[in-house]
Amino acid sequence: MVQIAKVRCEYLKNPLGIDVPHPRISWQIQSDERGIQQQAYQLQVSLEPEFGHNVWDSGQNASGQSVHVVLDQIELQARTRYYYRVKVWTAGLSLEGSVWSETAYFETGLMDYSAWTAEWISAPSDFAATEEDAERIPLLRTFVTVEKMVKSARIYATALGMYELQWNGNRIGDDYFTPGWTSYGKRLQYQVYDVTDQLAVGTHAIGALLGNGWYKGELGWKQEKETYGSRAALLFQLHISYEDGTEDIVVSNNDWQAAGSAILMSEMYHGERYDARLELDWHSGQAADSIAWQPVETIIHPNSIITQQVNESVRPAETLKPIAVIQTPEGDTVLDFGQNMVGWVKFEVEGAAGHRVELQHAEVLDHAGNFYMGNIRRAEQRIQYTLKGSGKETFEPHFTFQGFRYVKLTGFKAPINLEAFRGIVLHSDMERTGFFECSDAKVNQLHHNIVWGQKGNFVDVPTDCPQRDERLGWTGDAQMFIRTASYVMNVAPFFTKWLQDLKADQTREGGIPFYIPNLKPEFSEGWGDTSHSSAAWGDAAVICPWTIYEAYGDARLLEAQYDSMNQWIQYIYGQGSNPYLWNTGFHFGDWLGLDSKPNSYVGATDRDLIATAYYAYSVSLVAKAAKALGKETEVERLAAWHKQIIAAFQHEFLTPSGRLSVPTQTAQVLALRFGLVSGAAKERAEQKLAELLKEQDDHLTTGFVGTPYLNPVLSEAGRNDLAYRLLLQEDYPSWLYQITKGATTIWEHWDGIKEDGSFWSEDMNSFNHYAYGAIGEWLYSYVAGIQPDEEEPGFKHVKISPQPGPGLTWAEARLTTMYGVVVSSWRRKEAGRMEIQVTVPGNARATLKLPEAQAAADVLENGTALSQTAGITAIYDEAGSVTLELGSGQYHFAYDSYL
Ligand code: RAM
Repeated sequence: MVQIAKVRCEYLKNPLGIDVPHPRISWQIQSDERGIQQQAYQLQVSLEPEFGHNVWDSGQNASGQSVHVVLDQIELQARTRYYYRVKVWTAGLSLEGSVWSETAYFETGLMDYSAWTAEWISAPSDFAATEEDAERIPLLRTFVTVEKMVKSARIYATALGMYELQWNGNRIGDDYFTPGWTSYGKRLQYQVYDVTDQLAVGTHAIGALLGNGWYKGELGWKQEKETYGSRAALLFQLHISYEDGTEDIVVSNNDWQAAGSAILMSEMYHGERYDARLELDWHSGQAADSIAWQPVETIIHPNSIITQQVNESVRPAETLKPIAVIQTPEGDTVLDFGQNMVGWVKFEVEGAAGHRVELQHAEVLDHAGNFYMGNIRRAEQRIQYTLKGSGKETFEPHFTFQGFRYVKLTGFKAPINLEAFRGIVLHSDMERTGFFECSDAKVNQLHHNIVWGQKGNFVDVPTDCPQRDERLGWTGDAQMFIRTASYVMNVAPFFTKWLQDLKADQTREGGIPFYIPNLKPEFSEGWGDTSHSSAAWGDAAVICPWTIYEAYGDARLLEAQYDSMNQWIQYIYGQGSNPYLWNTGFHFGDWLGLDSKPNSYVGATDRDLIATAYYAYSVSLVAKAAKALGKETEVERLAAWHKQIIAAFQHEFLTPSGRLSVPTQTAQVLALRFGLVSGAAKERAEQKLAELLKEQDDHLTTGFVGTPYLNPVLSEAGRNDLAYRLLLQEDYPSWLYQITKGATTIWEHWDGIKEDGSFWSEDMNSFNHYAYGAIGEWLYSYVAGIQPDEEEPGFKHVKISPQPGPGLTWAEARLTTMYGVVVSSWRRKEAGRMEIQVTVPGNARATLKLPEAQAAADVLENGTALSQTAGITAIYDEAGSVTLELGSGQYHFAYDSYL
């Protein structure tokens, strides 16, 4: 049986607000049979779910494409829902093909900014004039009266700042921190809500809380405010279609009113102050108001920057229960959620009106077991709630989030009831795609920590950390982790959005700011005269789109970023006196490397070596992008350019007899990973790396730049044994050292908590920083051995080459790709037997290298000889290596390992 599953538009299930003129449709093909390849498809698009009058019918289209099929035959209308379905033909199917897929839909948004007829409205300028109200969050409202039956209704809205919409007192939707963080001067997203069910005949109250958010709240470690603007404002449009065919639009304008809400303060870093006694009964009608409402003011803001939201919103993703309540030696009452998490605490409390409770959030307890806020720096992470005194009261904050495992409680009645507290985990609502498990519990915990580092730092933008007064979209961290991230979750929409901001914030010369979205230029003081374009950070401009292309086959994104990628390498070209070496400017270097000088953050590897190595790498990737996009003449130009950089690199950093002049682990790793040395020099670098590791008793000294590639380079050099040794080390410094210290997320520093239990420092010591989590890439792509193929990206062709190593007896990875689920697992059985299980999704194929297999004749698949096995299309049997070409299906191989 062939079945079609997961029909998606622009990666999303039934999205609203699609504004691209030609959205892309993808589907997966599932079957119990092996070797399923699509030979043709039929795609129908209709304005009705019954597919009565189709706006498009592809007919039977003889094409194998099932991912990113562009709907380029329809002229889409704004604010319209399009239903679509697909059927396919595969070999062996009858003339009618498969059954139709389930019906999916996408709905267009306003499509053109001129469709915004609403006005920007803001609380009056003298709002919050008194000192106690200085940080108060305004509530704006209007009433709408519905007199006839409504067929459909949509809200289109955005804000300067953050907004939360309410309908008769209830929150609309479950999107948080909307409109999302973009380069607000240049791009502002809007959201769409289907409120058809809410619009019964009668009068309704619509409200909007307007928070500060990234737009005007505190941002960055210099306590800067109003980074993008000083006034929070709302733009709102409600389109109502009635059963009788008529339409109405309700817009934000100066008919709206404003009043102070019960939120007295709400800041991303600092938390929220809420006085429930100030809650208004604002939605039961004007008459019920006890305080005077003021008219709003309208302001002018360019609508031309308003754009579709392409990524998934931040949403509550899961709920954690506290595992314990602790009395610390200093006498604090502290909840332990058992997991360093990002989001907030939802709690219930009962007491007298005016009584105040407080929650403060921290990541770790100190050595003595006391509540520790040192590393959170100036971020207060504090929630204060004043009770209204009406029985059980429930609270959760609005425009703030906290990074924490421990919560200090003040003002709560003893004994603490754990049931009254829940940790609400918030992050961009991406699909989880990757699962990894192996025979070592600590490695499994490491994988768990990588996943949680991603959850906590993928809150609308990829951040370095989610807790201290920073939480910025550091480009270097993002590029180091993106490959791992693309295994763990579907990050294509997330990075599509972020890369648009990167492009928007790229300097005129092609430079890339340290963090995206960028903050204002004055903020950069202290980094020298520039706040952009560090090697390995700015290269995010090239590495990120390329990675998304490889992992999801997204050629449209690659094309959209292509100029930006080129501008970045052009920028580097223009930097020094020798255009093929990069030896000028400020660079973070091998950030936090352990071979740094005392009291320095910068590892020992020369910064110009790192800069030139990354330069070469980026040019090579732009060449690959040019090839993928069919820009043939570009390919030659870029290939020649790449050669010259390699020559310049070797001239500068390779001694005449062929050793790298920089004797650090990171230098060897970069030269090997980026193909900057070959032949004897390559062997020497491999040996040197092994020697340098040996000097440290098989421990790493690498920082942000060297670490992500360390294990892949060792595996490629045939030193899987050493890679496994590094992975499984438990003493400092190593990945598992943190696990032995109780880590539940990845640390910023190898020695965030030292062996004696003291902290590395207060000043920059995040316990939730994903950079070193980049080892995840190696777990998926070498240990389990699942790799994409750039020639057939998106895992259309999967390279599967599991690499068992000493210390593990089995490992398994499961990855949901655009084609469906890929599985690779290996297991050592008694007496040297090896078992390999592999799943290849429909309409994809795989090349499988069987590890430690001597000859194809020794290998059985489900008890059958390979030559008799369905789904295997070729067998390459060389001495000591067996490679198979597989069609889709599930396979189970067994043989005697030659080890
Ligand atoms: C710090 C963070 C971040 C890093 C920069 C250079 O603020 O550690 O991760 O990218 O420095």
